[in-house]
Amino acid sequence: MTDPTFEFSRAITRRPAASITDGLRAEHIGTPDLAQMQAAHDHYVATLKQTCAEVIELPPLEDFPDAVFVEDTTLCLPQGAVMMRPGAPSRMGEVAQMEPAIRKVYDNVRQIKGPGHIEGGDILVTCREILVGRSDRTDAEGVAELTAIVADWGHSVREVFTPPGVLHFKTDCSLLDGETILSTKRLDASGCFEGYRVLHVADGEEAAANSIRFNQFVLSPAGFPRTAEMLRKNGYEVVEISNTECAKLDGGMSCLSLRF
Ligand code: CIR
Repeated sequence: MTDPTFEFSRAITRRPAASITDGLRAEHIGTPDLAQMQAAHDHYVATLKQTCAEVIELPPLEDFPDAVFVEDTTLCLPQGAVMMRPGAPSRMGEVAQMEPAIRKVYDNVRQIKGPGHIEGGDILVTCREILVGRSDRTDAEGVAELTAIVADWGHSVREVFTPPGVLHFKTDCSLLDGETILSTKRLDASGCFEGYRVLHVADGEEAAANSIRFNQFVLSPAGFPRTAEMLRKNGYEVVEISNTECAKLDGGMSCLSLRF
């Protein structure tokens, strides 16, 4: 199942560094293993490439333990890219590290200058609007600055809210096609997806909500069989990718790439 308005020809990823052991996490549920994370990352990149998209693979950044989660640094839109301003102080420097790669592929690059903060993980772009979830990482000033920055590109931004205790808005949802959103029940209950078709992840499988639709595939974290089956029944071609190591750092499928 594909939507012609949501075809991706490129993605940017960054290989995990040995310093991932120092990555941010809400609670300690184990130390991530680099070799296992790299193996899952290889599977992830290979799946993106299988769709014939070009994948720009950036080298590891030892000084930035969370730099493998590239999504938070940049918002990629058809008209141009917007460099973010992460709310996590240890992640601020990742933006400058990403910018040269973005400038190679985009002529029009804009920047969130602050004082507010906004991270890509809180932004869901649908075919009709840009939803931004306020969270511990994204504040009202960041949303307001993004709203002004993308207005002349014809995008409208709607501020919504990330559930308490959830890292990012897209920790709990993903776009499956122009009109269909995969969501946890707790996020959908906020009413933010009114007017969209919403598919719920299975109870107890909330972590499966952080999936991505990339061309003909939906990349989902492995280990959530009822949600994978529900997606397949709805016509999606699901590729299950191990997420055990990234999950120890509150990361998932969307965080690992920029897609455009
Ligand atoms: C962080 O706390 O910033 C990282 N350990 C995880 C970032 C996950 N990114 C995302 O969901 N977009």
